[in-house]
Amino acid sequence: MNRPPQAAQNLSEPTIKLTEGWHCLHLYYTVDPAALNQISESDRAAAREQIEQILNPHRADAPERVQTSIVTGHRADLGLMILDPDPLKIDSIPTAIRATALGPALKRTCSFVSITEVSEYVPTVEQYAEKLRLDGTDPSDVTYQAKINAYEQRLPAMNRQRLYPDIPPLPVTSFYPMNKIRHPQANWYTEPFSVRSALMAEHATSGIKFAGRVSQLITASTGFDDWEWGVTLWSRAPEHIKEIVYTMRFDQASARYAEFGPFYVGYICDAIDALKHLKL
Ligand code: 76R
Repeated sequence: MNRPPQAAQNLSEPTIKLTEGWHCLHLYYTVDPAALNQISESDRAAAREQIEQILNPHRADAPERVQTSIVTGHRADLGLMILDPDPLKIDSIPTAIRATALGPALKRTCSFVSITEVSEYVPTVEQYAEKLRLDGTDPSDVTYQAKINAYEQRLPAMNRQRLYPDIPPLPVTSFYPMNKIRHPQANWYTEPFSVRSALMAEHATSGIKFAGRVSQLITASTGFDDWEWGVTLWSRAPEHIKEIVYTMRFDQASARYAEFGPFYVGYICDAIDALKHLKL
């Protein structure tokens, strides 16, 4: 009764690619100073050039998206976010880094495996129209149809961005995993769809206030990693990260049902600058 709609039975060719959307991998590395000291400067220089090329998002056979960031704090020094239709193309990046002379000095301390998706709570045009009516817009009002038309026009591009995201040109990124809890007193998964949908609509309304300051990508990881979603935020300035996470904790969907994993804050830069900064 409360179950999400099942996908139509898919008997197409077996494949490791998704029917729609991309695989996504977040990787975090720390630098091991003892291992680094064992590597000669000439080997390091050659490896730096190789890694710069491996992480170059513009090289011919690069994955669709590759983002490098400098991460502060003890959990990581270097962060990567990689998206592509082919999970093995994504995996070839850490493999290639490991195979360079700097490989032994770069320890993977965290990874997160997920896929892009269009959430079941993204309103259809019909659901959007119904919400307008419930919010008091009169269907005979000219703005009613105009709003519906605008949403209908916007929706395909918004869904494309969820499935095949462009990385926004913003300097700060924050990543954290999250779940919706299954506690006897607050179990997201026993709530009917209508309740979950209303809570997610409240969540969307509170999120929209950050338009222009924060962009977000929610990737799904149920069955792929230990948490249910990865939350990737990008912001125009660091304080917006704190503000959005703080503010959205008051949404009922988060206040009552969400739990969060460790947070990784990074500053986006080219691979060459990240390697320089890390004194590799
Ligand atoms: O994508 C959309 O804009 C449609 C509305 C929407 C959905 C369906 C939306 C809007 N989110 C959706 C789904 Mn979200 N979101 C989070 C977090 O820190 C927290 O409290 C939780 C982490 C943030 C910061 C955030 C931001 N959202 C989801 C889902 C999937 C649920 C599912 O499918 O079961 C999760 C886990 C989740 C979590 N969300 C927005 C934002 C922001 C800023 C918006 C408004 C975006 C905009 O339209 O401008």
